[in-house]
Amino acid sequence: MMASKVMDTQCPFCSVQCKMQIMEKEEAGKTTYTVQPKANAASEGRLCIKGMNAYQHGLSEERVTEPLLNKDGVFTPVTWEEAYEFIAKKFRDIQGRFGHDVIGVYGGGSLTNETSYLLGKFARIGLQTKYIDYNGRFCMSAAAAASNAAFGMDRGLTNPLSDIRKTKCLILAGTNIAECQPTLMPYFMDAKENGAYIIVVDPRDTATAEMADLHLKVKPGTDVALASAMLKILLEEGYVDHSFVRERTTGFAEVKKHVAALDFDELVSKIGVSLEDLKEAAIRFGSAASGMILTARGVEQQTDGYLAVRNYINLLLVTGKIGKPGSGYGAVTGQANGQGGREHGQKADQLPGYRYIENDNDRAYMAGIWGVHPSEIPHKGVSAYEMMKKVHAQEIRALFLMGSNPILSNPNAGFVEEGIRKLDLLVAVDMFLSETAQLAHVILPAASFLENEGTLTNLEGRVLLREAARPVPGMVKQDWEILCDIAGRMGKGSYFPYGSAEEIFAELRRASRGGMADYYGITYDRLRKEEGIYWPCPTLEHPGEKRLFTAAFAHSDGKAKIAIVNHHYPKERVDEQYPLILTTGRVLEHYLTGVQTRKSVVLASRKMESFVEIHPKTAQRWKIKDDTLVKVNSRRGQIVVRSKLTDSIREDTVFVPMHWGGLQNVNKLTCEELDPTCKMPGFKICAVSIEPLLT
Ligand SMILES: Nc1nc2c(c(=O)[nH]1)N[C@H]1C(S)=C(S)[C@@H](COP(=O)(O)OP(=O)(O)OC[C@H]3O[C@@H](n4cnc5c(=O)[nH]c(N)nc54)[C@H](O)[C@@H]3O)O[C@H]1N2
Ligand SMILES: Nc1nc2c(c(=O)[nH]1)N[C@H]1C(S)=C(S)[C@@H](COP(=O)(O)OP(=O)(O)OC[C@H]3O[C@@H](n4cnc5c(=O)[nH]c(N)nc54)[C@H](O)[C@@H]3O)O[C@H]1N2
Ligand code: SF4
Ligand SMILES: [Mo]
Repeated sequence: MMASKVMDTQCPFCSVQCKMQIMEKEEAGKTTYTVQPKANAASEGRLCIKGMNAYQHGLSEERVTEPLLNKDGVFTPVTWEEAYEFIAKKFRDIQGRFGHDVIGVYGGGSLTNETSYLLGKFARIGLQTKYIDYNGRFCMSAAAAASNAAFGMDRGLTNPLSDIRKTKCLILAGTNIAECQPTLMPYFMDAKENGAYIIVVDPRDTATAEMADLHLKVKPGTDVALASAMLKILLEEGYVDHSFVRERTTGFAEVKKHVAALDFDELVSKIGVSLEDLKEAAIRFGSAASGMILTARGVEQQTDGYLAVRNYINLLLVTGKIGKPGSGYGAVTGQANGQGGREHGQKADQLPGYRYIENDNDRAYMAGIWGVHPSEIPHKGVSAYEMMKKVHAQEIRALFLMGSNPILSNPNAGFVEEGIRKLDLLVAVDMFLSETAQLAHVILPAASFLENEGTLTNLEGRVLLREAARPVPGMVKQDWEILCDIAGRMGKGSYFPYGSAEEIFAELRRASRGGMADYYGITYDRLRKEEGIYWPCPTLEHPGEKRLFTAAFAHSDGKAKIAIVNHHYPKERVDEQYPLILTTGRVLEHYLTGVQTRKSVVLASRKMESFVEIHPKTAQRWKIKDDTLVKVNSRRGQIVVRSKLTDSIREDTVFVPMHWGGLQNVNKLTCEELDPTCKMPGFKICAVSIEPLLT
């Protein structure tokens, strides 16, 4: 069969960034599509069901293809000129009345590096506001803060994926790779075949837990205690790598004293896992010749997520299992560009190249690149949810949204929606009328993955080039073009002179030069020839650094910090009225708030609606039958979802995925408490009650 058109592209969903080819064939007036994986280093030629069907939303009839202005409640097509004039006039007007910081900018981890970089510049130079943050706050912030504190640097995986095959022991904590990064599973199956012992820490029997040699079915929110118990066992049983600890770390003596004073009985009663199992896990890990720990949102989306990750990192540092083949840490990054998205300035306190906005040298360096005085760069703003609080308080009166659907993805979503409805101006740059875009005053149509060129950095820290595979439909524009156009109308056009994504990348390379996430040596030409390049890559000749910390950590003394970690209880507790713990997460077929995957016929038909996993004994107690509608109530709201009785979940816990809106929006239930260090919400715990919808 000869295809009439071939589109070479890269999946827009998760952080693996599998490459693929989409074949479009016209026959007798009918267009059909076939998809096949394309070999590349991370995916090794695999694609999961989401990747196979991604073209369906890209080519969907529901795409927004012209600028839409909400005129008296009706979205009305307008020219770009009219849309831009409307936005610029409103921006100028409210900034004139309330000051520059009255505008918030809210980005996302699906955006390319070029767009992420430009969005930061757009906020700080184009709009001169300090308020910018992004959905990655809900995703990567705990692990990023912990890696920065422990190692002096945050790159999701400290090792290339191929190291997984070499390791002899793996701890997978709060990560459901089988559903969330499915094409990585062969790495783990091969590791097992090569003799690795796999420990999974998860309150549910997930598809990932199925491959475990030992599954620690932890009570949600107790990972700090679990890692503390394992640390105590490692120290008591003599699994410390003393020469590594002496030469490459600081803080061990204090931690040793702290851990010695901990009480096993108390820890075990919190964790809900037997001491025997904890001992087995610790001894297996301690005695293995090499070991890796991977964490993801189960551990991190907690109000003590930062501490939990640090405590898992403690396990690696005391046993000397990092910076070697088959030994290292990994925060399994979530979104397509969850990695790059956090390196180039979308974060409230960050400048490109992982520079810090409160560091005078970093400010001066970026001022030089941007051609402004350092005093013209605003100081740090606040995190994503804190921005929503300012929206609610009408301290922020205009919001510029690019690549996120916050009324579904923020915690305490009812409050967030209430705030968003109060805005004087909401601009949503999106491919679709997402639940949030539906509340916008202006919707600007964005290019999809099929149409936009740019780089994305996968979970390994490997930078990949995704080239445009087809022209934009209708009047759609690239995200970066939209930013340049609006900046121009705000009188800042001379700072935004770009004619292509590659030109923006050229500036990003210089901006990141000498920074922690140094992309200077990476060019589009090199990316076309090589299979992606790992950062840091400081020169054009540099091959990129696959394995980090082989000789030194990134702190100025070259050492990693082992840290005392105390459990920090969330304010939210179960009680008589709300006796169950709700935890939230994902299913294989859908992606995040579902805006994209719910547009795919194949994916949507495999999972049409949300559900709540309930243990049969728990269901019996609350008179809930299988496959019936259930009200789930928390102190903040209520949702209605279908029951799914399963003994794969703990009796004290229920689980609801995050991919649906309206009555099924699980974030109507979740809490507003944030991790004090990194401002990650505690998405993985809230107290709920359940009851049948019809009694
Ligand atoms: N199919 C699919 N794949 C995706 C995504 C998607 O939406 N759909 N999203 C992408 C993104 S952005 C992200 S961030 C990643 C997320 O990837 P993951 O973090 O792997 O996914 P989650 O389902 O959020 O959570 C993982 C597991 O944490 C467990 N868990 C809950 N509470 C706790 C706890 O207290 N301790 C521990 N140890 N575990 C707990 C849950 O039971 C769940 O199985 O996936 C990426 N890939
Ligand atoms: N309860 C609960 N809540 C959670 C989580 C959880 O585990 N539990 N996980 C959190 C995590 S890890 C994440 S990452 C967030 C994600 O939360 P969101 O950011 O809200 O997730 P998406 O559904 O990816 O929304 C992306 C929007 O941007 C659009 N879009 C996609 N690509 C582009 C592009 O290139 N340009 C533009 N302009 N638009 C684009 C899509 O159409 C969609 O409307 O949710 C968080 N919320
Ligand atoms: S969702 Fe992730 S694993 Fe699946 S095809 Fe896309 S990039 Fe690959
Ligand atoms: Mo995420």
